[in-house]
Amino acid sequence: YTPIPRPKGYRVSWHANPAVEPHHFGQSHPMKPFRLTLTKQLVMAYGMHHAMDLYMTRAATYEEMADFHNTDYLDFLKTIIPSDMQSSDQSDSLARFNFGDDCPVFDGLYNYASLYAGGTIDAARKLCNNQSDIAINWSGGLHHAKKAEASGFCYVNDIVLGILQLLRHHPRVMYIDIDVHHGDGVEQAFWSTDRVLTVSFHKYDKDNFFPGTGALDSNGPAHPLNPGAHHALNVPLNDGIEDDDYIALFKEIIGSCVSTYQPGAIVLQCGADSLGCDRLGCFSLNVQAHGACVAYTKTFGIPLLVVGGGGYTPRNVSRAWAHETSILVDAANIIDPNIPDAVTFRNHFGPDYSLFPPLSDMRRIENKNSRAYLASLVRTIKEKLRYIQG
Ligand code: TV7
Ligand code: CA
Ligand code: ZN
Repeated sequence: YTPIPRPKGYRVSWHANPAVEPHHFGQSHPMKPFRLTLTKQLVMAYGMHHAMDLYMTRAATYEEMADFHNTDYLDFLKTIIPSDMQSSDQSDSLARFNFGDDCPVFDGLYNYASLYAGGTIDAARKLCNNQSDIAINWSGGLHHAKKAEASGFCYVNDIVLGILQLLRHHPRVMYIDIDVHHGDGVEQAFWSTDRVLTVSFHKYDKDNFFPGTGALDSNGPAHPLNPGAHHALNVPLNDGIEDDDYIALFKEIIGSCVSTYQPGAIVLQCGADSLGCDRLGCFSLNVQAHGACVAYTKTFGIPLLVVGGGGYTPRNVSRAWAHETSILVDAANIIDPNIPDAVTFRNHFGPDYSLFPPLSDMRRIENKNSRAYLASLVRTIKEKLRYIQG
């Protein structure tokens, strides 16, 4: 490969620890940390690691995680071992903290959770210290974890911990979430403050799609004394949304939010389960459209923390995150759309060996989002923005 040069005029930092990658949620569980290995292999095969400052992240400390999480919960997370899943004297705690099929106890769980959280905290601190302009942690983005509860494959809410770091330096932080699921944990953590504006795009079907929250008119407790009222925005979508509609919707909504709220930093959760062909998702986006949201967010020139999230078809998750890394280092138009011969695990990318396979055509899903519906979403959200001040 030829090394990708550093971008001109700004710095990008990459935060990772390879010790996250070998963790296993268990047989048949959709969450596969191996997608991080694949992503890193692609990024390196393209020579993009030369364009960034690379940081090996450390595990978040117990005290750092206690900035958000209850110590009861952290104590449990720290001591629980896989054989406790069957033990009757742990069944109350397991139920209380919402462990089970979605959030199993696996070997090295505390290590896994504290490592991905450490990456996001470190990334946020680099932005605060002005040592980076765009900081990336693809192992983070676990947006469902609650103060005292695991949820939806998430144990520690690294995003909340990263935002808490950013709030030490910035009066206002904006959170954008393009995972196909609602970013409920982040929304809930900040819904009593006007210092964080959360915006999640997701599939919404109250009774049939996890987590069942994130309706258009769910904007945080509307108590007159709650400063956080109106500072949670939700963009509920139906199955099958396609590239051009999604990009237009994202630009309209995010453009209005940024110009109204004027955040000092942005956190972008890039869950790749919003791609077409995802094992759990139901949208029809191609890698380019997912990337277009990242590219648009970058145009504001505001300090940017980029995290991963969901994504259950590892070959496509790694395609999207490698492409998005290339966008962030300003190399999207110089890298070869054909996956390099030298990439480790290249067999995962066959038979096309392309960074941009036609995901939207490979599993047709009827688009249940009419133009009229999308236009009404934009109109309603712009009305909601009238309550918000920058
Ligand atoms: C951020 N969907 C996380 C998204 C979390 C989604 C769910 C599964 C699932 C779990 C498995 C499994 C699965 C094929 C899919 C109501 C239930 C139904 C557990 C079987 N296969 C993110 C969470 C969601 C676990 N949960 O946003 C082990 O699908 O819908 C639910 C809840 C109860 C529990 N059962 C599923 O992307 C990272 N879970 C196979 C084995
Ligand atoms: Ca989302
Ligand atoms: Zn998801």
